[in-house]
Amino acid sequence: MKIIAWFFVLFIFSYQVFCQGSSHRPRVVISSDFPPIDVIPGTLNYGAPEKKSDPDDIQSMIRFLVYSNDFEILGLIAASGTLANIANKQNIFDILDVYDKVDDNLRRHDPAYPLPDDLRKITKQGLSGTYATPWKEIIGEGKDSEASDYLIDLLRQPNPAPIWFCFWGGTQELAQALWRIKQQNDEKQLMNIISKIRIFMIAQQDGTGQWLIDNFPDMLILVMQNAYKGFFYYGLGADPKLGDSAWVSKHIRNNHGPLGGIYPESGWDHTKKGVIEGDTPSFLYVLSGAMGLSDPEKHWYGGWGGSFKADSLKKNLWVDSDRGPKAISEWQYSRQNDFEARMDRCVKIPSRSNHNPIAIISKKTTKDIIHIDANPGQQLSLDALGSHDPDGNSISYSWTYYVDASTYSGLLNFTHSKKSKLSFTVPKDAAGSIIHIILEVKDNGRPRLSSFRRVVVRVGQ
Ligand SMILES: [Ca+2]
Ligand SMILES: [Ca+2]
Repeated sequence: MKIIAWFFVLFIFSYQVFCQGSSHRPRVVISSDFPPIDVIPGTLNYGAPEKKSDPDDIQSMIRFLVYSNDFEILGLIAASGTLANIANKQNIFDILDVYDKVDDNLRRHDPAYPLPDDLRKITKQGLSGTYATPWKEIIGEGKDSEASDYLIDLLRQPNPAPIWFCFWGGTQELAQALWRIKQQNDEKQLMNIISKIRIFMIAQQDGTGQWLIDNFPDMLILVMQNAYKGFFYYGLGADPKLGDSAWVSKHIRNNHGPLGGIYPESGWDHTKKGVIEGDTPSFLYVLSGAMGLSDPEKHWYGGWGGSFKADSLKKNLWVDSDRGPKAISEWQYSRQNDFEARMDRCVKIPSRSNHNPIAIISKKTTKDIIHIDANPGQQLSLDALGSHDPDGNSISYSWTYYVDASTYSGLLNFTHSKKSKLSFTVPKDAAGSIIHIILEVKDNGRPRLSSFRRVVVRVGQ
């Protein structure tokens, strides 16, 4: 009897832990102009229109799938793509079949990796013929699709937690869903729905992007128009050696299982071989929050998915920050190493692969950003004591004054920035400003992996 009771308590406890874990994972919908996995790059002068496209979405999807344990994935949408301008969810099913060959091994590293069948169930087909098309031709009666119907049901669920929509192609399916919901004239429900939508568009790939911006001024929309080029192996500020053809062959395509094996060699331009994942910032932006590096609700903070500034005219529209592609490329080392380690998980057992260290500040083990109030001239101490590595690697520390998110414009020199403890004096002329400090804890495994924490200091007058 006692044993049964204890078992029950244990069950409830583990169930709660599980539920807490899953509820903290960010909720995402990925919408992609996803091509066939045997896609032919656009610059090659052969191939049927339904085979010709930009292969970069496949690169991004492979990366997304090896991070799928870090998200609560609510939908995978096949939007219009290829030169034939068709939406075909079979293309996504095809890559899920390849994921199906590696997911068992991924779950040895983390049981949160989703089952392929669970991803198949939420894979929905959008509307064909929408790519680069004006909104008037693709929103309205007769423009519903399996995907837009699915999004209506999803958005009507009472859960108020944010849903991040990562658009790797056009935005028609969400626009149509909102058009349909608006038809019902239930203003309160519409307001509730708008308040939980978070949109990250990689450029505006059909006319509905602008329609969303114009018709829903309260809805959060991030448009990354150009900065995503910082993800290209040859992008501004990038080190080509961390993403060129040789890097991809060694760390992704060869000896990393069937999923890495189909990583396309190039994007649209077949002569530029390497990482061209222009759509990837959309989900790394959300991931940066879960990692402890950033806060996706603070769009200017910066992180693996870049940084934004408020548009001067529209209320809740955010555009590329003035740093452009550098806001993406500056993180190339840590994120490429991280991807490399994730691909190792497809084929290696946990004891033979590297895992990220755990970064702890002031004994706080959550990944929440640490907010501190301080006065000018005050001495501040931050301690990363307790940070460790689950593989037993040794770790090193690096404390950085992150100028780009700070409003203090002076210099801030950290004398012991490589030690676990950081002490510094808040500058006297920093009154009224905000200072961002990033801790990077790096292990000495292969590849070298990092974990981040951020401290935001609000300086009083
Ligand atoms: Ca795309
Ligand atoms: Ca490690």
